[in-house]
Amino acid sequence: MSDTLSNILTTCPYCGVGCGVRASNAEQGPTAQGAHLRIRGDDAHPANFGRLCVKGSALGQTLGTSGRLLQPEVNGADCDWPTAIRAVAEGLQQTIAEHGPGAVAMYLSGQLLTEDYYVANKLMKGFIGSAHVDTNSRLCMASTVTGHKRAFGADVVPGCYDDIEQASLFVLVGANMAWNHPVLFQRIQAVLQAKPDAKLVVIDPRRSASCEAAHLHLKLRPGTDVLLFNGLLSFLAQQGKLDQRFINLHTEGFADALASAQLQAATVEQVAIGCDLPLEQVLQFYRCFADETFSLTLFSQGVNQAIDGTDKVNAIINCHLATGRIGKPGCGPFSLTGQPNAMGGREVGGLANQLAAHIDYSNPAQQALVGEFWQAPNLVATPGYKAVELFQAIERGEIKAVWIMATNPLVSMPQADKVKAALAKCPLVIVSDIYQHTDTLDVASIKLPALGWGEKDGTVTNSERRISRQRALCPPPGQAKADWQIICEVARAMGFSQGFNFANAAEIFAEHAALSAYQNNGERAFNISALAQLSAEQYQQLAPIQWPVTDSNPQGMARLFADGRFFTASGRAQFIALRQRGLTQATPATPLWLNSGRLRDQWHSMTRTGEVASLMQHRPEPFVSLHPADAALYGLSEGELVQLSNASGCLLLRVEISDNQRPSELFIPMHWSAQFASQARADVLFAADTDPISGQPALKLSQVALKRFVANWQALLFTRQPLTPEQLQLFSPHYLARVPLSDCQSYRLAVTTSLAEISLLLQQLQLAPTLHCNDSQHGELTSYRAAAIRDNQLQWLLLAGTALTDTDQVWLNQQFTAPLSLDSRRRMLSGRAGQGGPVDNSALICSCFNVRSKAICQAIKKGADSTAKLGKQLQCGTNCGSCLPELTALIAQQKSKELSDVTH
Ligand SMILES: Nc1nc2c(c(=O)[nH]1)N[C@H]1C(S)=C(S)[C@@H](COP(=O)(O)OP(=O)(O)OC[C@H]3O[C@@H](n4cnc5c(=O)[nH]c(N)nc54)[C@H](O)[C@@H]3O)O[C@H]1N2
Ligand SMILES: Nc1nc2c(c(=O)[nH]1)N[C@H]1C(S)=C(S)[C@@H](COP(=O)(O)OP(=O)(O)OC[C@H]3O[C@@H](n4cnc5c(=O)[nH]c(N)nc54)[C@H](O)[C@@H]3O)O[C@H]1N2
Ligand code: SF4
Ligand SMILES: [Mo]
Repeated sequence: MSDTLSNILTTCPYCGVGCGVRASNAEQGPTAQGAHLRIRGDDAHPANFGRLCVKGSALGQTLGTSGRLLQPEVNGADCDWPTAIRAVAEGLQQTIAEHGPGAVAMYLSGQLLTEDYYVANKLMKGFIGSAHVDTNSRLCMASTVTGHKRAFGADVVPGCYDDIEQASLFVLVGANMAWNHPVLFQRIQAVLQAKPDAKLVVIDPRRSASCEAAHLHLKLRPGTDVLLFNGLLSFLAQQGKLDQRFINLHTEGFADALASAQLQAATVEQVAIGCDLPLEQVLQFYRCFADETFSLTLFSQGVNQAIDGTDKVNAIINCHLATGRIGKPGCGPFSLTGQPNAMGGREVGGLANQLAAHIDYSNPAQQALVGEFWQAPNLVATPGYKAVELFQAIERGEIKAVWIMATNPLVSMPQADKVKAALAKCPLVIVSDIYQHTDTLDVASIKLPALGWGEKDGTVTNSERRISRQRALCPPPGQAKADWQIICEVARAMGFSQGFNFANAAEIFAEHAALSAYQNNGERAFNISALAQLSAEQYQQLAPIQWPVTDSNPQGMARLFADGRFFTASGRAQFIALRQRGLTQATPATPLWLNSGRLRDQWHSMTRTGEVASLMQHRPEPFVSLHPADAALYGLSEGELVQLSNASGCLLLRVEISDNQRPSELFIPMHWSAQFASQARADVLFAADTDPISGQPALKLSQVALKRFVANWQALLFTRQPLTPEQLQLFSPHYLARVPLSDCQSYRLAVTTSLAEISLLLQQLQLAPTLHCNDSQHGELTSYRAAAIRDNQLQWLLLAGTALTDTDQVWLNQQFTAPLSLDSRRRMLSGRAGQGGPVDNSALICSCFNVRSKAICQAIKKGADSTAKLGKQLQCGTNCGSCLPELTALIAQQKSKELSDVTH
């Protein structure tokens, strides 16, 4: 919808908050494609009311054709679409002819639009006849899906975002909302400010940015959430805080669930010991929950990505059912969806254990309905392989053709090196992506260029079941096509002309809506029958709306289960009897526990956010965070390199020492790919252990060994033109991290060969220095510094040495933007700005206004003791607000420093 000619309303393509975006014409903006676009939050969108976080605010910088895949490629050669479509269709047909449809698989993504997902699922499960369709939502939301189905009989998020304003207690379990669902977190923070009694409790084994706003942080032993919530159930019963009427009228299985909870968690002491928490803290949490009716429990990957992820979900839901806190304003269990359209994927049935539209394989009569509706020649009858099994089947050679769309499994799947090896030997690997180089695309035999955000058109569903439109803002780059179009063309080329003749996304949406309504007498939760008759024009104008959308609820429904009726056979919600699983013991060979997760400014494998210079500045290099006690034990200091390893693989990362961690527990970001660092793909170190019910891998807990890494020399290299991977390999770097900056690339290298070879290396690279200097000790070269200046512009700069001294990196970057001054030329090889130069190299805190921690700390010292005052002085935190938790932390740090200065 466009409210004026120059305003297009669309939805952010990042997290499941699903913020509305308004793109309008502006004089200044990104170059190339989106040259004249200004991106702002949509004031009228009910998810964000105008707000955008740091990633959403930088969306304009991701538009354009730079780095994009613009043309199809078959076996390394560019080709036109007819050739590519024929290659895909014939490849799949041949595989089916020789090995049967079960040898074909698709691996999809919560970043596809619902329309893309719908046709992909239909093609595979109804026409090709293979059930091996799974998605990266298996790594993300699968445990929530199975938890919801066990408790409610359907995969339904009961509540809505408006519950936030009506709640007074927020319990965040395994969710760092401050960074990963920032706009919703800001809504929570606003409530905390407006209601003096409102409280935030964070349950997370590490101190995350979300803890800055928390009244209580339970830094529990990883993997003990079931015990904690079983303890809460026992406590509620003991304290007479149950809603007996709700339990009697609307649920089943309470007695068993309580008895099971009491076996391990009869007393708070038992819980405190098991979860490794102070007794007083557990009690404080339990009392808070017992006393506050308006409580929301929001959870995400610390819950889902575990071998007992489904049980964790049900442990939380049990407590809400026991108190009747569901289906009512201001309370409920609330699953925070990860990707922008993970929900849409669940709605079309894109997971391997679903058929379509909330119909799974347990009900033959309903399955037949799907076959009838689709007029499917080859309807599948039984579930297919879930993601981890799917790649194992490729590895075994059972699956011989796979089509991967909008996901980067070489980076995001557990045992990522095995996945790489499996794909390397798979006869047909088709990858649809928007960029030219991703780790997965680099192993594809057929590459298909897809439209990305700002170019594609369709719908997404956010965490609160709200369907919103994504609308095109720019023309297609090169030959890229919408994913649904590519899929339909392949289907037709395979001879399935009947089911795939869609002229546009609107027609697909209408069919999807009609399927949701087909013979649906209320037994299937997902029902958008009232949208089945939308015309193309109405689809174009569709305003955000929450499903179900039926004739009795044409405006959609914010909250479900208000009548106490659930989608189970009995109509009652189910308590699940749960026991905390025994925890694995660390082995002497791998004594440390590894956790992984997200950073504020990056999105997954960084294909989109990694090239945006301002987003790369928050945390430019891959790192491992560890407790000071472990740093002391291993003799490590901040910024050193360490090797983490286990049977699955090995990583090389920089050390960050932080008491945010529990001792013996490490945290690494999940984001780095081979495009940005040589040995930092987190998933290389995660095993393929999965939750037996959901099939979701345990991506939050692995065991590793740690070893200090000593390089012969390290270097900082800045180049105006990016170097190719082949050029970089000439350094034989053990460690390499690439950091895109606004006008140059910077590379950080650690090398084990001799520094004496450096001149030869530069020759091979055809980098001829115009300035250079070096130092030696006892005849051995200890440092080498060189640069090339042409037309008074810096072309490249290399600072290498056995001990790398401090440099003013911010200043060095700036030298690429303007002609060099005489002073700069003189100082260049020292790497230092000298007197009066901009020498703040501290961590970038506010990406919107480029404010660093040193400036912030100085302002705090001078009396700016609130985020408001800091904002006024330095502007930090005044645009998207994503850095507010970090500003709060810096203020608190300064206060405690002043306090300890006074007491000492
Ligand atoms: N900036 C940014 N935002 C994103 C994304 C992104 O890539 N970048 N991705 C989006 C997607 S797809 C998703 S799924 C969401 C994920 O959103 P979150 O779930 O918030 O993300 P994570 O950082 O992966 O993990 C959350 C927390 O779980 C904790 N945790 C680990 N083990 C346990 C445990 O045993 N118990 C408990 N209680 N906690 C544990 C971790 O320490 C971590 O702080 O974020 C979405 N938003
Ligand atoms: N260790 C560890 N591993 C994890 C996690 C973790 O917490 N820890 N989290 C897991 C979770 S929750 C998730 S969701 C996954 C995410 O992992 P992935 O899905 O692998 O991550 P992305 O980088 O978002 O991959 C999306 C790909 O699609 C491309 N793309 C973008 N838009 C389009 C489009 O419109 N069409 C097409 N065809 N391509 C497009 C992008 O360029 C990119 O290559 O990672 C999982 N892996
Ligand atoms: S919170 Fe940020 S990333 Fe998530 S949808 Fe909103 S603007 Fe996009
Ligand atoms: Mo996710």
